[in-house]
Amino acid sequence: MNIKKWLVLGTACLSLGAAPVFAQETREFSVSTVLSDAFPWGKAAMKWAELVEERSEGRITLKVYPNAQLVSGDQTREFSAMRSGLIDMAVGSTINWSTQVPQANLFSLPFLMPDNAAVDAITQGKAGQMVFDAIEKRGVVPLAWGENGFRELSNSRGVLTQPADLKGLKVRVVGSPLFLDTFNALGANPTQMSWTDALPALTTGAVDGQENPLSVFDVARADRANQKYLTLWHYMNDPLIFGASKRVWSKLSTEDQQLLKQAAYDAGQWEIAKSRADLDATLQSIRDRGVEVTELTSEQHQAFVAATQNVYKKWTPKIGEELVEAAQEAINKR
Ligand code: X2X
Repeated sequence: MNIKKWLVLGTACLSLGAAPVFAQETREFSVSTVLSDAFPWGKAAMKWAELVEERSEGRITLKVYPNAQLVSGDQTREFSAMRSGLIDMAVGSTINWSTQVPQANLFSLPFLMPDNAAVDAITQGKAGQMVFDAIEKRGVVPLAWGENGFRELSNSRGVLTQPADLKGLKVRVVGSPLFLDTFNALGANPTQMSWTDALPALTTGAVDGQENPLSVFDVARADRANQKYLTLWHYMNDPLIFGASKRVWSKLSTEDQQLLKQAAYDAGQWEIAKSRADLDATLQSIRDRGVEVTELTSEQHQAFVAATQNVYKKWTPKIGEELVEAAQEAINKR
């Protein structure tokens, strides 16, 4: 963090015996992201920085550090690094933060959210507020939502249309325990690793498959890492959260807090709309590169839901019955 205080005015006032009046500070804050601005995720952070720069007339700078570099690539440590003040701010994934915030696992419950309207019903309502409250209690001030998107399953072995097709499939998953339960329930062989290690592992064949939103598959060129088969099963959605370390936040003026929060909201809305609008074109470009894309029939979809039902049951008490109920209610009413 680089703080430059403009003391001249204050010193002048002191020497005159008047109360010190400080001009506003010029400050730079670090912002962590896991993906760079080649991806919608990184674009969200850059948009935030751009809006803050513009609206503060250059007084506040958000410096974006992509590829989880502030935590040496270990993306599940991002939240604790922010809480302790090593990182000032982040645009982070609920998956990566869920190791520290159990409530954030809500979004990883298999097949909870069938569509975008369901995601919005959660984030914009009581359930979303409950997740924000849980985050705030743990030392990070949540500012706004963004979106990584619905996560789809790819692999090098063949077309996957039913749980039996996943038997023994080595799947790279993020380092969050719920994912091990989901893929074990499906008979696969999940391996936890960071995103930094995922592409090399897919390329060498150390793992057969992975799950990520279409935009990530596309930009990372997962097809070049042997991912020739892609199943659109929409099993979960991964919202992003703009957040700030409470230690940093509490020292800001109310005006600066408001400016940062509004800019986060505007950048989030911009990014959510853009990633959703780009989805069809993204899928087309994936198909054009020869990836075999499979959509599930409703019976096939149902078989995956049934096979992961126990994960849902096991994790509901860990996430909180009340929160899961609030989410389900919001989805039913959408
Ligand atoms: O690691 C992943 O799969 C990624 C990039 O999607 C997340 O950070 C959750």
